[in-house]
Amino acid sequence: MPETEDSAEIDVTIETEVVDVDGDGVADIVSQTTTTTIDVDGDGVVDIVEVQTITAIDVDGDGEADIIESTTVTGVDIDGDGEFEDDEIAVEEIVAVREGLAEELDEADTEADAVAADTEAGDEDTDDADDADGG
Ligand SMILES: [Ca+2]
Ligand SMILES: [Ca+2]
Ligand SMILES: [Ca+2]
Ligand SMILES: [Ca+2]
Repeated sequence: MPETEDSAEIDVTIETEVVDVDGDGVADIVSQTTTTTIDVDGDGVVDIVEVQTITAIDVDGDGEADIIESTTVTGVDIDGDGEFEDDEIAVEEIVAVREGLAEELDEADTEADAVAADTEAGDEDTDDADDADGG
């Protein structure tokens, strides 16, 4: 396929990041960033940039992603100055949660709360120390 110089040029870069949070050898967070740059008029200056980040999070560690987050940042250089100002950038976020996960986390949450309440008690008599400093 011959290259045509005066037409749009599209460049796609994909980066994948894998994070094993608890170090058990199973990936817990997989993040993939796709960067697309488009030079619409072919003058060598990028006119449109789209960065899509998809993050899959395995909350319960069974190897299946439970939460999928997708963030898309689109910059369109409307005035053609080569810079992407705030009003030329749009951000779209989508979060998808596996069915049934909310209930599972809810149960785990209630247990955690009970423990937290226990450790917080008995912290109040230290307040008196401030009053002795009157002067
Ligand atoms: Ca892990
Ligand atoms: Ca251009
Ligand atoms: Ca999972
Ligand atoms: Ca601009």
